[in-house]
Amino acid sequence: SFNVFEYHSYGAMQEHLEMLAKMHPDLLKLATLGSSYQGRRMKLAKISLNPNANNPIIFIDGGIHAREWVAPAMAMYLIHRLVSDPEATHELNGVDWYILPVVNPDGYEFTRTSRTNRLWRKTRSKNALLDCFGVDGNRNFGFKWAVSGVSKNPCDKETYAGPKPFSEPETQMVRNVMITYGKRIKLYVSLHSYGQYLVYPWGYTGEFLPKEWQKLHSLAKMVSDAVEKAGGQPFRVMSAGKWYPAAGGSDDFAFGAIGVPYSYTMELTDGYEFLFPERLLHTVLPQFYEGFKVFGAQIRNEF
Ligand code: 0X9
Ligand code: ZN
Repeated sequence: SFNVFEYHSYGAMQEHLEMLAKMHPDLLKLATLGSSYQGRRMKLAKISLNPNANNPIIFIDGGIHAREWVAPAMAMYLIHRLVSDPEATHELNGVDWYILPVVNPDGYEFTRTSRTNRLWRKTRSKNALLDCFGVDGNRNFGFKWAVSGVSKNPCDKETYAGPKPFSEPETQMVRNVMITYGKRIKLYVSLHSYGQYLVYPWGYTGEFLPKEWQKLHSLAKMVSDAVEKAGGQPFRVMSAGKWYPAAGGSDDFAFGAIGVPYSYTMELTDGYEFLFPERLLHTVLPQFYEGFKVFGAQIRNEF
């Protein structure tokens, strides 16, 4: 059976989602979004007490960066709590939670296949001209694409923005979810690691902030306080671009192109870089969950 405090293969996560959907058919529905570059099926977990109510949506994704294993683990833990914890009806009241646990399944599986691939970040698409692989999914979104913090070199292992915006099927699928549900999405959170940062737009520049920055900042502080109260480390809260400017991120696209009022990138854990130990998942994931309760309460009360 599936232990939520362990790291799993993409296949095991997909199987577990199918089983949860069978166990809780009126709470959890899986919507197929399409296939990754290498043909892995990608499914959006839609958790709702009343799918016909047109509730505000919280959209969460994880694992756009292959090596950041704690992000899919957090997304799976969120789904697990929301569907099987009886007290989670509170979190689900008046809010629908849409969760895509692994945006980059090809990259994720690549990091699992050998120790030498463990720190792969990008997708696994093959460049048309050069014998190089992968695009940084979080530089590939079509808002202020490639204006800062990117490499134009397809062989760059970290921040290659791609040949054009949304060149990758995986980022297209995230875009499609955002376009499909549009203004119903009131909160977007992209799960990453590491460094214990909770950052908001703009990511493409540190020169200025959106006019709504104080709302973004104060909600992030409330989330951080809740995590700290649960025994976790507080988050460093600031605009992404003030941390370091990088364009083409999913957070800027949600905020700037779709108009999602609350948009964040959450960098989970600190102290282990990309190799957060499996044996510590059981301590941090429940702490982070307390932060997501605060996100849920804000969206329910404000919208
Ligand atoms: O550089 C990134 O994509 C994120 N950090 S990571 O170490 N997980 O790679 C930060 C993204 C913040 N958002 C934007 N710059 N738009
Ligand atoms: Zn990342």
